[in-house]
Amino acid sequence: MKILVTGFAPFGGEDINPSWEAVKCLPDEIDGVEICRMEIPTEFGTSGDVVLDFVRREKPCAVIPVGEAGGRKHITPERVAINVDDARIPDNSGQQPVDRPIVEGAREAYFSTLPVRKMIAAIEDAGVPAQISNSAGTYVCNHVMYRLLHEANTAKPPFITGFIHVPYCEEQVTGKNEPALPMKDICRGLEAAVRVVIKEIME
Ligand code: PCA
Repeated sequence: MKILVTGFAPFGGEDINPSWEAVKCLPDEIDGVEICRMEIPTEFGTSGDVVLDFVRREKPCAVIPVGEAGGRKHITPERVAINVDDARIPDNSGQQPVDRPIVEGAREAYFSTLPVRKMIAAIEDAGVPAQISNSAGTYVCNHVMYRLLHEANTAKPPFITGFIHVPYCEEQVTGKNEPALPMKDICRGLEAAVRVVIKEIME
């Protein structure tokens, strides 16, 4: 059995993206389940394409994409993805869609199929602040979450998926008045959430 956990490339003028830094910290295996890791481009289109290529080829039991949500204080499992790309800033390839459906004619929204409440409890038990989020935004993170949930809706074999946003890490906010967590806390919180997902797929 395997699962896929992805992190994003830095964007918006940052040098690092704590989502990929945290994904890199994960062990290779948890409870006999292989943890596959992938850094994906912060670009509309290609981000979803590379993840779906992997899913169709490798058939993981779960996919956990992780992204940065600057300004948040908690690790936030996302509840819902919506069918719209609407970018406040251009992505890393210069695209800046406005009010564009992600999948023309498909559902307006999908709920996460990850065990969000259990993930929050596990992150908190690891001593890291966690909270549910009711909006993954309308930028590249929501794009990837929506495309995965749309695929999962018909995929055989089935897989569970959703999204986790993490705050800035402390290195990113020196001299700025922005909330952040130490990188080691983001890593510990993410690992706790991944362990819960693995427990869920083993049941
Ligand atoms: N965060 C952005 C895209 C990449 C990332 O790490 C977002 O929240 O959409």
